[in-house]
Amino acid sequence: MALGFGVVGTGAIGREHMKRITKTLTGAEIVAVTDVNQDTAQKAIEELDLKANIYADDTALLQDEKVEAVLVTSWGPAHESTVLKAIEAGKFVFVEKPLATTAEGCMRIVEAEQKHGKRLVQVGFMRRYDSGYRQMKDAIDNNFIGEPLMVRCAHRNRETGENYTTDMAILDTLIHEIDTLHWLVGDNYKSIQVTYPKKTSKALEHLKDPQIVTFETKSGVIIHAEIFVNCQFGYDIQCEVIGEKGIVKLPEVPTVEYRKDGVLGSRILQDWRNRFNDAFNNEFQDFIDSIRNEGEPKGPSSWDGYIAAVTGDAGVKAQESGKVEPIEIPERPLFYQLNIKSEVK
Ligand code: NAI
Ligand code: ISE
Repeated sequence: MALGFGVVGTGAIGREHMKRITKTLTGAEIVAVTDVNQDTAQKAIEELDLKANIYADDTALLQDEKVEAVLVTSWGPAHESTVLKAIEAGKFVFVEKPLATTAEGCMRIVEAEQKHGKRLVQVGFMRRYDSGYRQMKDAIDNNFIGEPLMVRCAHRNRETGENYTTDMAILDTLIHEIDTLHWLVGDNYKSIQVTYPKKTSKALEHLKDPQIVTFETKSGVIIHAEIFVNCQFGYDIQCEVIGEKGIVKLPEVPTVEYRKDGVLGSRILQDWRNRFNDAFNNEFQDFIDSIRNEGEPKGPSSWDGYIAAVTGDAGVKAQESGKVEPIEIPERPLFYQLNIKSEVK
């Protein structure tokens, strides 16, 4: 039997995920949708020619017995409430980042899930499913480069809209690095500092862009992360881990190499959709398969969502203070430690 998904939020990424579940992946189907904008929900099911029920809100959608898993792709501030209701109803949840917009909100989810007694929630940190990052992780875990000492990375977007604010560079954009890097080097963050290089003239008045973020991990790994969201040339994700015996670097996405008009070149992708398409497919297939075969999701957990939120809050504080701010993450609860063995390596 296909896993029945109810979708809460049929905007840009919600529709992308609905399409992949319907057209690309196996073992799942969309059975229900809701959106505060009912027209959007209607259009989403028409686009895919689905026979899904449309509900007025998440509460009504969760009452549908055919909904076994909820895909939460509404706006960030709405995530916590839907995830808590879904846990209460005993449904599986795939929630796009952020798990919740505050660390306290993430903790409420962590507590509710533990009270339920088994894992229900997976957070959409898709980079852990990207083949480039996976190869880096394998190399590091197999001691190929020895102990990691330093990391250099960059998260560049072509441009941002007027609603994009300085704190979003951390909470909306860098949040992917925040999740991926502690997983990659196998260590917890200790502190964060943010500095601002010369501002690009391409960013709107209210936005500080670019930004340089420096993390230190508990064992002393130093991570330099550039966030540059109006870089103009494309969507560019870079990552290099420098270890005691060597270096591993995130591969470029293969695109055709061309020779034309005196140029030997290759194209740069323009947004996250194409860059992480395979990773999105892999994370969803894993979510579906893990639930169907093992009864619970194995990917990034509520605890990982909580780590990202605590780190993000410290990052915003560091943006404002200019100082090195501590990151205080409590010990991973046993509930998530037991599950971590099976989590994506
Ligand atoms: P969007 O604005 O295109 O879509 C959000 C939809 O949710 C809208 O249709 C809106 O009407 C609906 N909505 C808002 N509150 C609702 C509620 N309480 N109940 C039902 N529907 C509600 O936004 P987008 O770009 O699709 O982003 C959605 C989420 O996905 C965000 O949390 C964002 O951070 C995340 N995202 C993740 C990406 C990734 O790389 N993993 C990339 C882009 C977005
Ligand atoms: C967006 O929400 C994402 O998650 C993208 O992956 C990221 O590159 C972009 O900066 C965010 O706004």
